[in-house]
Amino acid sequence: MVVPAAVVKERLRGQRIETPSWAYGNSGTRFKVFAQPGVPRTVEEKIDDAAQVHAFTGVAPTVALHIPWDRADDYGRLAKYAESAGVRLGTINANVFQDDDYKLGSVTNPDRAIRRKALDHLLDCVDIMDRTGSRDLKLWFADGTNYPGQDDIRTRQDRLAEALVAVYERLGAHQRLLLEYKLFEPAFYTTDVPDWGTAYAHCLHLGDRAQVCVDTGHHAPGTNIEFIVAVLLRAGRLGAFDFNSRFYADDDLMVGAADPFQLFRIMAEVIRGGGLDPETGVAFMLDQCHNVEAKIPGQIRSVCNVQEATAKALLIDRDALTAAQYSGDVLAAHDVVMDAYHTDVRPMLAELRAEQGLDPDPVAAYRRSGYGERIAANRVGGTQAGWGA
Ligand code: LRH
Ligand code: MN
Ligand code: MN
Repeated sequence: MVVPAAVVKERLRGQRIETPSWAYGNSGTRFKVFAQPGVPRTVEEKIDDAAQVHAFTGVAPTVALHIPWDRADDYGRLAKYAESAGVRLGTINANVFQDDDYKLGSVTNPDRAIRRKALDHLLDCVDIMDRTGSRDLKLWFADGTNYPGQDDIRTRQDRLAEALVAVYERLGAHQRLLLEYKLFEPAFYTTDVPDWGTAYAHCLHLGDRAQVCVDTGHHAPGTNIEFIVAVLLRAGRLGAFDFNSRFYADDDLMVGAADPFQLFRIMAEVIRGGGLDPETGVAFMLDQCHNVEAKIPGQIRSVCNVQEATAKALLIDRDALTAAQYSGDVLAAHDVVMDAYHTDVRPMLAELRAEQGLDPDPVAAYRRSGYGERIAANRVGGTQAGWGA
């Protein structure tokens, strides 16, 4: 049976996509950061920009912070500021990768004092969550080694486990730890959390509120990410996505730009595994940098891309698919999936937005609003994403 548009729209209405504070600041490659006019000078201005994305899409009500990129004297007050701007503070991302002390690692460093310093930062992040009302603490570790023999692989796992236990025990009853993995970079020989299996093993040891975060740019070329999604959902351990696109490595380009078909396949597995259900804990977050394109419309475009992939995945005729699968009709089963993928869902999304009192074309509406021109005129001396913030 063809999935009725009303059913698809109803599910889309419930989807939430979180944007990252760092997407709004200047960013670049290690060769050059091209400054853009009007980028935020303060965390409050990043929140203002995130509020624009929510205002035009209606589905991005939270903004993730990165600590200490997003410093505030009073995080409770910052949370109130966000609310007055029309959004809420979301995931707290810890940063134990930009201090000279972390050259040989943070929580896996051979030096006990440095491990302690890193752990203290992670615990501080939980204090911040208590003030902001955030549910999720996202941990990504740059820890690893560059040369065989540099440090003991196994001992580093023990140190990592010890730190994670300390953080997990500090969490409140409704808070979660999201453990993100990444194949390589900045370490090139070993990375202490290089893949979903390692992240999953640590999460299993910790408890139910330790969940894996899948950053779509953190895999080897050709990795079947939707398979990882299916396995983690089945195990009840898919906590979140960091969505972005990659052509080569951790490119952090707009989600759905490099490979919209992959994003569709991922969303199909999310839906199949119950990850879009109202009670689901799966958080859809963007983790992107807009190095050459405009940032706010770049985020709006990305949110729309996730919605489009979700809509297409919702259109898969599950009954027809199951029937084809059980009858061993390979081509018919594949056709069911491809029919959904090839459907142009943009008119349906435009209709949904109009029904919600939004402009059917959020990027065009943002451009017409004049917000971009206003911030370019009013904000002088914008900061770089991360380092300068
Ligand atoms: C690491 C990562 C992680 C960081 C973010 C800025 O590559 O994906 O999520 O917090 O980039
Ligand atoms: Mn990430
Ligand atoms: Mn990354």
